[in-house]
Amino acid sequence: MSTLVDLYPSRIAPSPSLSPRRDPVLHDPAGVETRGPLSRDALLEFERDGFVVLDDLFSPGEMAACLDELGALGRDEAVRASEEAITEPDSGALRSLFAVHRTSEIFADLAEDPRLVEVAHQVLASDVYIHQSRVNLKPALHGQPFFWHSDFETWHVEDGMPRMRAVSASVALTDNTEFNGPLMLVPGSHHSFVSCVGETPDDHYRSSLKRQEIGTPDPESLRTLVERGGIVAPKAKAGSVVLFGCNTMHASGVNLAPYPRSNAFFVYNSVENRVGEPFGPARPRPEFLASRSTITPLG
Ligand code: 6CS
Ligand code: FE
Repeated sequence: MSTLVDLYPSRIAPSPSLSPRRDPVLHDPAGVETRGPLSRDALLEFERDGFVVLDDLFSPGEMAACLDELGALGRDEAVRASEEAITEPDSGALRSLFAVHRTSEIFADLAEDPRLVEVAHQVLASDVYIHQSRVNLKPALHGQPFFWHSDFETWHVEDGMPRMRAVSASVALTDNTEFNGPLMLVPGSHHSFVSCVGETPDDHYRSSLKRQEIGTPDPESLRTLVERGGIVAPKAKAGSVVLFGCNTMHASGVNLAPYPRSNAFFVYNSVENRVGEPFGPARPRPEFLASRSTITPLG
């Protein structure tokens, strides 16, 4: 267990609680005037809502190349048998593939693309590295939900991420529509931390990445957050990016459309916020879920 002061205790107390965030959302003390790809309005929106949609950041041709690569990875038996491959709870179809920035040159290029890295620099105001990468495939008709959660809650408890100084980019490889289980977010939820209830089982990731229960908010806290901010499900066209903070409450539903919904997901963490000992379980999760030894500042 971590010896650092735990600013965000979770899965410890017998009852859940909602407390104010103790870190800034935008980290540059110079404020929103800093140069970078995000406009002042976009930065303020991110600060207020905990996310912002960046339309058409990538071209259809670039996304088609990524989808081809995803198809090839999905057909590769060795990839499907690897630890990085997470299957759907019932059908066994490929649900997520982690650490794609390590196993695929195309996805490494996407993760390191200045259009994403410079945005991360702007929000986090420091050098950044990839904490986690994955592609989520959400297969046609049967792709299963991701229940409500704050990513930071898991990264803090299970990986030892000390502070809220990471940002995620969900790159839409296919269109995200109201029918195919798009990302749903609670605007403003990133200003509060939901301390969750329950003990983390050993090797929790083996089940949580298929269907998460521990580390999800209690209904009352979730209702409070939604009463304050509502729920939005941005329709992100292929090539668009949903940039969201590490503590923004989010979820996604089942994909009932007859075609897959595929997104690439990259988490940029500040080099000043590297993971240490987990605040929860004794054993840190594997490197493919949380970079701890391979830290390469980008850009
Ligand atoms: O366990 C994790 O690290 C993660 N799980 C979810 C459902 N979202 C973010 C992250 O990939
Ligand atoms: Fe998540």
